[in-house]
Amino acid sequence: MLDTENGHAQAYRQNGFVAGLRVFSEQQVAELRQNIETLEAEQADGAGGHSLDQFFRVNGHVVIPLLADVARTPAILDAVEAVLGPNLLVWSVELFIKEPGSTKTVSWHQDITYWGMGETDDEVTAWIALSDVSELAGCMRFIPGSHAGGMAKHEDTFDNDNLLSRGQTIAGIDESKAVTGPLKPGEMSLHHGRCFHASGPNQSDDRRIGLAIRYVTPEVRDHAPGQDWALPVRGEAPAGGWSCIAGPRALFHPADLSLYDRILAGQATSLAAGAEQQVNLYTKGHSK
Ligand SMILES: O=C(O)CCC(=O)C(=O)O
Repeated sequence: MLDTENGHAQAYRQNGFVAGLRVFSEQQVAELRQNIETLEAEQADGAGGHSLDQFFRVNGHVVIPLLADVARTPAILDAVEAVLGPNLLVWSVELFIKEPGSTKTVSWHQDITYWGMGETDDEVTAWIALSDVSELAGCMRFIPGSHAGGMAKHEDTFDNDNLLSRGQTIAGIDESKAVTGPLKPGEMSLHHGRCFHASGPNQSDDRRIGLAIRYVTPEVRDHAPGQDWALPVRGEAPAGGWSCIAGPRALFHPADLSLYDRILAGQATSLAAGAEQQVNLYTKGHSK
């Protein structure tokens, strides 16, 4: 199980990422995958004018109880607390799925470029493998230490094979410095929002399923403009700054669907900032 000496936090601080942290047993992760795949089978049409694909990629924790519950898993929170401190909120939950033989990739990027949070260190992504995320299956690759610099220039490519919202890419990465982060089902990696990372196609014969949870602290909003929403999951809920949400009442509850629309409209200002084309991922009704 997790490294109780918090060696992972030290490695994270030094490299901007750490991989191979076990947070679910094989049986637990098989159940989780099954529950996700049941949703895909039974709720393919989505709800409230949004596709299931959109919920899976943007703020699924607002309307899907399963995703909010995963983000409250104690083993994940323990590992995140060692990095961010005792007061934790969930800003977003997303699924990154590459079908067997898929040519979909993720280009080199830094996460927080369009998140409207500035260059904060007070966020981390917990990325949990729900399948065997091997090198063959297109695991993530990271450039160690890249989080220590500032924000790099990203160019929008809008490449259809790119899973990122606008195919944003950092040019000129020295790939010889990249380190892979393969994960067995039930293992997790943590990465910093400024750490350069990417992933290749899925050349395996199973689906490659990753669940990314973006954790933040109350302090993130101290210097960020506008309004933003998050779900408190550990410690003290912030007294101000964040608009705190309670998590879904039930799958696709009408009140949560309205909240989802409000959050998406509010966040779209930063998430789609500066784009020369419509960023479909944040447009109501988007499907892959
Ligand atoms: O799933 C991937 O390959 C990339 C995920 C990613 O970029 C992220 O979680 O920040």
